[in-house]
Amino acid sequence: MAADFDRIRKDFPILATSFAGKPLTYLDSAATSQKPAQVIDAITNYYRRYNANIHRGVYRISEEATSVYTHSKELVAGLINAGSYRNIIYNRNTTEGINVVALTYGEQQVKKGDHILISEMEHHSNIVPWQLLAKRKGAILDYIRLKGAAHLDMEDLKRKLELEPKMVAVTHVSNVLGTINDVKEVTRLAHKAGAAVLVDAAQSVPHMPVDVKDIGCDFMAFSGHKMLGPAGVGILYGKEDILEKTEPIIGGGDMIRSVEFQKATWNDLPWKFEAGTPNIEGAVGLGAAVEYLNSVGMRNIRQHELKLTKYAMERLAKLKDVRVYGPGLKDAEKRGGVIAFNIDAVHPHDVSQIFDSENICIRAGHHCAMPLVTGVLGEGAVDRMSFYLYNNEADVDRAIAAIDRVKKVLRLGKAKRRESV
Ligand code: C6P
Repeated sequence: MAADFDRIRKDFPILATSFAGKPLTYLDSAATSQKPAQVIDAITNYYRRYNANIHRGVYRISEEATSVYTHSKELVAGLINAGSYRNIIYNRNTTEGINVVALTYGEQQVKKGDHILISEMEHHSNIVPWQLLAKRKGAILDYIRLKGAAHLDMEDLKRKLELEPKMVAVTHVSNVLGTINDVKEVTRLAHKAGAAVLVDAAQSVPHMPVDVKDIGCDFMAFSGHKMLGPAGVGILYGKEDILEKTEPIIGGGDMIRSVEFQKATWNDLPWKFEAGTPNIEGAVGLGAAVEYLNSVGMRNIRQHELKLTKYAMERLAKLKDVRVYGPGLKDAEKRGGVIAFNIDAVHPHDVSQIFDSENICIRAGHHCAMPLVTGVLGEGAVDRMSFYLYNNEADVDRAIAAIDRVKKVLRLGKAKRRESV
């Protein structure tokens, strides 16, 4: 069923605000998404009507909170075709999900001299936990190289898999290049080589249909705040047999079945990995966010963002002095709604400041992907606009007009090519 994206935009109260007579143009959803009234109301409703701890009180509102918390996981499981809420562990964010895998499964499986394989386009969240693990274990961290500074080099992947890594961890969609990686094929090849696979889905699950069973990966991590939900709730998917075999890292209330003076046994999945009182309101909001995404349809969201991305890339391609990173216009289908760019001779932070004076939010910097931005792209920083279901062509037009304004304000024409910073 088609979605009415003009109507959808009206569900986001912040998008009706303006500053100095200029409407808010939000082009930074890769950093965090805006929230629809339905999510805001669900959280308020929890506080007003049934605020209580879960799994603890034998009274009505605690039982209601427990049931909404578990239902939130069922909704997330449905969204990614995980099979059961038992596969869905809640924590704070993608970063924590990946760290938990490194500290539990990684800690238990990786030995001295073993290889761990990631790619050159990873976010720091999918680099540093593996660096720390490699350091603790005396393991070796390898990188899948990029082809044309845009795509995973699958031949290089095959070569590195000959080293029989214990763990392969790759991003589904790059937060800088926008590249959509063929994580199903990466998983197939990695499994053949005997590795477990983690997919960083921070930039995919919010924006497109994702099916963990079809991909076949062992772990997947993503963040509630990037998919219309509140901050502070993140999702770690794990295959049940692996989670059953894996020892937890954080101990405390709710993750146990029984505790004696010297030892304890663990609760069922997924609670074994959720010690202490969780972010209940976060889960409530995330459940409402998934219901909202389902009502629009992930296929519709993907098509809407693809249309906007193509439109923005076509307009950017016509601008002199603007360089776009990642897959080119011909390959736009292989992109998520993320476009990193630079204007010749202008520092990206100046660009984002001038955008801000137009009440347009974009991000400038290394985007927590320094090895990619400095090491592969050879830049100190890049600007980035990123789209979501509430953006429209008028937002892109305002961004293009702001680029013109940057050039005028900084009297570009005469300037030389910008040096990398
Ligand atoms: N990228 C961006 O502006 P957290 O912060 O844990 O919710 O998400 C971390 C993360 C992991 N992987 C990828 C691919 C990401 O894009 C992010 C977050 C934001 O690009 C903030 S740096």
